[in-house]
Amino acid sequence: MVFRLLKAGYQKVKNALQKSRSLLGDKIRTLFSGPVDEAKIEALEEILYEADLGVKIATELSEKIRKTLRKNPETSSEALIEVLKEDLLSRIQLEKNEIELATPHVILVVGVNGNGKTTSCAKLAKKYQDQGLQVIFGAADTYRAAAQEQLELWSQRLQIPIVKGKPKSDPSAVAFDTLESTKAKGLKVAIIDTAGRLHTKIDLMRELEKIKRACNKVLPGAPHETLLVLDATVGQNALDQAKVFSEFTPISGLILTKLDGTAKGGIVIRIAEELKVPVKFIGVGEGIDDLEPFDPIYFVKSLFD
Ligand SMILES: Nc1nc2c(ncn2[C@@H]2O[C@H](COP(=O)(O)OP(=O)(O)OP(=O)(O)O)[C@@H](O)[C@H]2O)c(=O)[nH]1
Ligand SMILES: [Mg+2]
Repeated sequence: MVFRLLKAGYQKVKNALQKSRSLLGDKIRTLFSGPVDEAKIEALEEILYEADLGVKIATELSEKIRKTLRKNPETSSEALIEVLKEDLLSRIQLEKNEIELATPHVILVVGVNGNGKTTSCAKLAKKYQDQGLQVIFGAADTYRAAAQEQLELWSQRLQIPIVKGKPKSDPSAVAFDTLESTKAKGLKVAIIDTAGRLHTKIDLMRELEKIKRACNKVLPGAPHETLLVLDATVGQNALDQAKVFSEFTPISGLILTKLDGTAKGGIVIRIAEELKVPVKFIGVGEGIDDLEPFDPIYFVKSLFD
């Protein structure tokens, strides 16, 4: 089973990236109107840097434009923009971002507090539900009572069963019970929400490992996906968080949330390139349907056109 980005989805991505586009594509188009000289290339580097693409990408892209103009000083500004787009695309087209489902399919959702884990669990669940698949939630964020309540609210709205634990109880027990229930009820997809904050980073990572072991005990091979949720609005910080998580536990994919709330959507490219972990979904709003499969072509296009 595969999610495909529909035309309507592209429009949503495009709308969500409006701020990012005005900081990147629009600025570059204005800059490139008229002949492009060295001063403009330096200004380009600045724009790329400010769009949160980082020093490396900014330098490499500017150099590519320099070379292109050296080869052919008559290169049109549209052609230069194509050079930029193609380069950025090549950095994020890691693999086909298709999700093959195991039966049952277990998704563990991890990330720092406030990044949008619980909301993303609900949005993901809705996507599977829309495809006719029966979903179950595991509320393994037992650290805060409110966290389980938040997921429970979604479970009521979406009419999806939920397995919870007592406040402060062992989250791996919740994961275990969730998968037992998945098996017993013959459900297709289990989505497990986790805590984003614990006493220490080490505690958090140990807990995630324990949850994973519990999943694997009930369903060998589970979790089939560990999705790291990152908040795109925090820029460089998101990259740092991703590095910490992937140091401790294998991450199979990323969900970049709140792209609608930032002008620095360029961070997605940097994260995808540096981590070599595929971006699976992007959050484009607070609504239940505001999660889109990440399509590198549409993403780059939305940053420019
Ligand atoms: N604009 C926008 N807001 C989002 C998006 N995704 C999540 N949010 C909002 O971000 C806030 C935090 O989301 P949660 O899902 O509670 O985050 P969390 O990671 O579960 O947080 P903790 O449980 O505290 O660890 C909520 O107000 C969400 O509505 C998005 O794609 N766009
Ligand atoms: Mg939460």
